[in-house]
Formats: sequence, C-alpha cells, structure tokens
Amino acid sequence: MSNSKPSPIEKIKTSSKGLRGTLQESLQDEITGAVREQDHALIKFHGMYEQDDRDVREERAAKKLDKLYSFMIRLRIPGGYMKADQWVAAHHIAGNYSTGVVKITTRQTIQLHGILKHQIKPTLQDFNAVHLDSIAACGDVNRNVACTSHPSESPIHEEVHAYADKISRLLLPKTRAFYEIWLDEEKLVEYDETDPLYQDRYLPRKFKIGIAIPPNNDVDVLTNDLGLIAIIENGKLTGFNIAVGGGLSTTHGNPDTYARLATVIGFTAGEEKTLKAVYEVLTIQRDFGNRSDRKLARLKYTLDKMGIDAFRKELEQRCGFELEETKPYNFTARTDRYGWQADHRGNWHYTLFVENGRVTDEVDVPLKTALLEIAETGKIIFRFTSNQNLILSEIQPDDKPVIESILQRYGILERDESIGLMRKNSIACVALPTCPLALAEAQRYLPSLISSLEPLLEKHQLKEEGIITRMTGCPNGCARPYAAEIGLVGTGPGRYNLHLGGDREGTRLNTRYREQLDEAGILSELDIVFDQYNKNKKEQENFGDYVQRTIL
Ligand code: SRM
Ligand code: SF4
Repeated sequence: MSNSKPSPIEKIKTSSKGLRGTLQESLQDEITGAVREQDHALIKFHGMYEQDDRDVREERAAKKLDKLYSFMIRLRIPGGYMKADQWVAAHHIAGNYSTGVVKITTRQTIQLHGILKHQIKPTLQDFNAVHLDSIAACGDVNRNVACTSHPSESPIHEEVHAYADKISRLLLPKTRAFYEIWLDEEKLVEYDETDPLYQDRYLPRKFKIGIAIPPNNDVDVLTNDLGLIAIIENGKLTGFNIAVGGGLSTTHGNPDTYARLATVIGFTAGEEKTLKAVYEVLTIQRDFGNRSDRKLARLKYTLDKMGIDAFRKELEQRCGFELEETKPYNFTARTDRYGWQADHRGNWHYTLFVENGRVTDEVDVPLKTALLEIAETGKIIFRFTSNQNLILSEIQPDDKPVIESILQRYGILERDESIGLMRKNSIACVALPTCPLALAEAQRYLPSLISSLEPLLEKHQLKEEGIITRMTGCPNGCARPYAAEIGLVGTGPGRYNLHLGGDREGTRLNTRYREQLDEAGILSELDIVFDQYNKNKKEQENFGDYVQRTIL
C-alpha cells in the first residue's frame, strides 16, 4: 500500500529552481567523482545517470577506495534519426570521453557510458556542436519519442515520423538550465521559464510515447504510457488511435506492481487534435498520478485507479472535444527486416544487426570503424530501431555500390547472412557492470546463451523460426521481456525467471512459466517446450501462440 507522504524526489523537483539544484557546485567539487545527493535525481532530467563500475566495486571497497563513479549520457533523438555528420561526431565523442562503445537503446537513441564528471561538459558541448542534446532523455518528463523506423514502411512515413519531433518539442521542459549548466550559456533575463505543462513539480514519474505505423509494431507501441497508432486511409494519414497505460516494470515480491499493455481508447483526426490529446494525457498524469509511491506512479496505475471510462471523459473534457471511435488496424510484425529494402522513391535502406545495440569493433567484424567510413561518405542517414539495430538509410541508387562495398570489405554482409534468426530477433538490456539495479547479467550473457540454444533449435528443426527472445538483468523490463515469446528476467547472479507466451506482434503479454532457473534449467525447460512445439504446432502457428494455446 502507498502512504500519502510525497516521495523525497517531489521536494527535490519543486525546490530545484528549474532543474538547476546545486549542479554547478557539484561539478566544481574536485574531491569526488560523484554529484551531490540531491543532484543525483536532477541530472536525470538533463539526460544522464550517475553510475559506478560494479565489476570493481568489491576490489575498491577492500582497498577503502570510493566507488569508481562515472556518468551515462543518453541523447534525445525523436524517432531515432541521425545525419551522417552527427554519427561521425558521436563516434569521436565516444572515443574521446567514454568507454568508446556507442550503445543503441531500446527506444531508438544512443547512450555513452563511463564519462567522468569533468568530461560531461565537453561531451555535451561536442554533441551540441552537431545539434544533438540530451534534454529530458531521462527524468520525470516525456522521454525520447519512438516511431516506426523503416522509411519503406509507407509512402507517408515521413509525415508520421515528423510527429515524433513535434511531440518531443511540445513536451520539452521550458527551463534553460541545460544550456546554462552544460553549455555555459548566459542566463536569459527576459526569458519566461513558466512551464504550464510541468509547472515546478514535473510528472510523478517517467513518461513514454511511441508511434507505430501498422502493420509494423517495431516500437512495441502498446508498452508505452501513450501509444499512437497511425491510421492511413486511401493513402492518406487521417489521424491516430490513442492507446494509454502501457508500462512493463514490476518489482520482485511486490504484488501491487504489474506489466500492462496500453488500452486503445479512441481516435483523433488531424494534427491539432492529436497533439492536444497527447498534451492533455500528460496533464492528467501530472494531476492524478501517485506522487508518494514511485513504484506505483506510472500512468498505468493512474489509469487503472481512475477507470478507463473516467479517464476518457477527463481527457475529452480537458481537450474540449470527444474522441472518435477507434479505427481498425492490424499488426503483423515487430522485428526488423534485415538487409536491403527499396522505398517507393527508389532509395535504398540497409538494416544491419547490432548485437544488443553495442556498436564497437568486435574481433571478427570492426563494426564501429566500418560505420565511421560509411558515415564519412555523407551519403546516408542513420536510423536506430527499437530492437537496438541500425538502418543505413536514404541511400540514392547511384550510391548503393559504394556503401555495399564498404559493408562487404568489413565482412558485415557475410556476418549478417550467417547469424541465426533467434539471435537477430533478440534484445538484452545493459545490466552489469553499469546498471545499479541489475540483479543478473543481460547483454554480456544473452549472446552466449543463444549460442547454447542454437543446437536445440537445430535439434527440433526450429532454426527458421524467428522466436522473439529478450533478457533483462532485473524486473524493470528495459528490453521489454514481458512482451516477448521467450522472456528471461534476472532474479540474482546467474538466475532468471522464464516467461513464455507473448505473441509475435506485441499485442499479448507473456506469463511467468518457471522461476529462478540457471542456464542448465533454461536449456532443459526450453528443450521440452521446443520439442512439443515442433511436434504439435498447427500450420503457421508461432511459438508464443502455441505455448499460450497448449501449455500455459
Ligand atoms: Fe530502462 C531504469 C536502461 C528502456 C524500464 N533503465 C534504467 C536505468 C537508467 C537504471 C537506473 O535507473 O539507474 C538503466 C541504465 C543502464 C545503463 O547502465 O545504461 C536503464 N532502459 C535502459 C536502456 C538503455 C536499455 C537498453 O539496453 O537499451 C533503455 C533506454 C531507453 C531510452 O533510450 O530511453 C531502457 N527501460 C526501458 C524500457 C523499454 C521501453 O521503454 O521501451 C522499460 C520498460 C517499459 C516501461 O518503462 O515500462 C524500462 N528502466 C525501466 C525502469 C522501470 C520503470 C518503472 O515503471 O518502474 C527503470 C527503473 C526506474 O525508473 O526506477 C529503468
Ligand atoms: Fe538495469 Fe534492470 Fe533496466 Fe536491465 S532491466 S538495464 S538491469 S534497470
């Protein structure tokens, strides 16, 4: 049960003087690599997290050394779209100030780890030079807006995609703190920081928006607090179905927490009404969300407490118009379509597999170097997918051979062809060593677990099945494991709950099937289920649907 006392973060927000807090003082303090306690929460609103290297925690504690503090910086890239010169800059910034790995996240942006306190400003200033920022990439505000990534999805992809940017700008906090603190800009005396949306209390919790263009649900639209489903009729974008109350996090042992897919509550026609509805969903969450128990503060809990009808009524009242009846839509896929695809204008797009979103020079394939060379041609746009992959996009027909030859020379084409479908459809969250909440490994472990699962897939003739497999190091759900056909959720070192039965399209959550399994347990449970599936599945029946129909 929640008590009614506001959580301590509420006070930190309201007394932060527009998210400034004592950040300037924290930065100047050379005695520690950390920021002051109260600034810990505030830096999130500026797109960064204070972390420490958990691999060396014990060793340093034994030597009576402070933790090895560093910062993770996450960019705000609505719709996951980056120009070639921005990628070149990100490559060098990663090399100059971070671990060097560019991490593509499950919400279509990138983040860098291991940035020391004195390197935060140069990092953000170098990003700013190529028009990139990290404002509101974290914190109790609207986060990076995700949008179906593949431009060949529809001739009006650009029109839908533009909403990601419009919504992101509409919902940015008004404070200029980011520019003053990190970019050394002068305080603008005339500038009015009054923020009608966030006021001085911001939202009770993080808020996420995703936009899907059916039939593709690559953004897992129903896992967002607010999902927009584009409705295209007679080749025209007529508006969006509005879905509210998605969210995945649970807490082990806390039965009040649950994963939930968003409920579609109606349709809005046209840009003005859609943006108004989006805005007012946030004001409802601002005014009704739980500000005492952060575990129960996401919109999904607000919605369930209010009831869907009451929520819709409140929204219509705030909007000044009624939502129209939900329009029919159909999702058929969620995974990325690898390899070359042409769009309606004849431009080419190459979707490239990036294991768990980690762009780095691997032993077999120097991916990061190859991408730099590709970016330096200036002939492409980079697009990040919510499956942690990369689309080399908008390649003119005449430029395709140049890009293809680079992909060939670095062995990327060959590698992409040889990778199994389960691996290609897998996602793992960051987890150890940087995530303070990780109970178990995820991105450092899933690749080897899949190598152990591949012989089982072979044995049961399931190699061609693109089973969606996702792993997280804790129940927060950053790789959306509860919306996977096979979900593995860390419970402790080397132990995972096994969830089964999500569908391939992202419209059904899975169910916890076994608890606290080690690797041997995971392999033996899946061996049995794979065998049953292979022998008894109906024609065209996907793994998750079979498990849901017969086993759960
Ligand atoms: Fe997440 C917290 C990483 C997508 C639910 N998430 C964290 C933190 C910041 C840990 C922390 O609070 O200190 C992780 C940083 C790890 C690190 O070292 O980098 C972290 N989350 C990630 C990323 C990078 C995972 C990845 O490997 O790609 C994803 C960044 C997305 C982005 O660009 O914004 C990421 N996180 C998600 C998703 C998936 C999504 O949004 O589609 C979820 C589940 C959906 C949802 O929000 O319900 C998710 N992250 C959480 C939660 C649980 C929130 C809640 O409702 O309780 C936390 C913990 C928290 O907020 O207290 C969390
Ligand atoms: Fe960390 Fe848990 Fe998110 Fe993984 S799911 S990144 S372990 S908070």
